[in-house]
Amino acid sequence: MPQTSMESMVSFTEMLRILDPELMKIVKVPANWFPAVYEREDQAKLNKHERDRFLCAYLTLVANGTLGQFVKIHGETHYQHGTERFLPWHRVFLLLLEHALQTVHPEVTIPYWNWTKAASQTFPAWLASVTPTVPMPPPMLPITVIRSPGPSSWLATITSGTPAVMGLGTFSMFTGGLEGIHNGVHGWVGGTMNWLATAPCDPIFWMHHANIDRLWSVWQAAHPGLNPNLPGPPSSPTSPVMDPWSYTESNTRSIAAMGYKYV
Ligand SMILES: [Cu+2]
Repeated sequence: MPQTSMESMVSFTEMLRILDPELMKIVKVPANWFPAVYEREDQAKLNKHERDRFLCAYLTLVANGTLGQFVKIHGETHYQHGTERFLPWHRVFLLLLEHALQTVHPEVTIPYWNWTKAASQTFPAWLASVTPTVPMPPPMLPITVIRSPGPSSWLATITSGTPAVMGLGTFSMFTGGLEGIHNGVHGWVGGTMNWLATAPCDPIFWMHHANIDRLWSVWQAAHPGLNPNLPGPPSSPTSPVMDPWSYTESNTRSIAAMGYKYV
């Protein structure tokens, strides 16, 4: 998958999955057409084989230029930070990276880094030596991953507000609080992770965001019907279209419908 455009990350099956429900009454697919829901696991629980398989897939996407495409998109303005697009946009971003990983190893999923648990309030040791140099689409220069994680006590402080955020009763307050904690964790890892333009180069980015996405899914289950308020025009901070893709906010409300779950 060399130097592909972002649209080529979307499969035809996936385009059917996000078809308008009204049209889906006309456009038929066989029973069990969509692949079964797969599991995203705690990175701390992966065995050696699962770790190696993830890293093999990840480093393959680094080498063939695919990861660089994702990094470039994240550095562009799609109003994906500081707005109610933050959670749905990154949900799509992770799904597409996961599908790209699965073109290398079909069994791979994105693990989550559960920094709410004291035992995980440290940089995961199995990733400490994984500091790839990521080729970027020309004329951008390659990016070499660096980090400067702080003490565990700082990470514990940064993430200590999570239970209170999980108790917030409006989507607006919830997403604002969760994004704030998310920003703190980016800063705690430091280096490549501290910059919008470079953060997705670091494999911990994806596991950090999977944890954010997991927390959102938990909050969603406790707050049915509370969704992002995105009534605006395309390419605006309140657009429901998760550009540069065709997914809309309503396509992101159910992780089960998107084909995955957290275990
Ligand atoms: Cu981001």
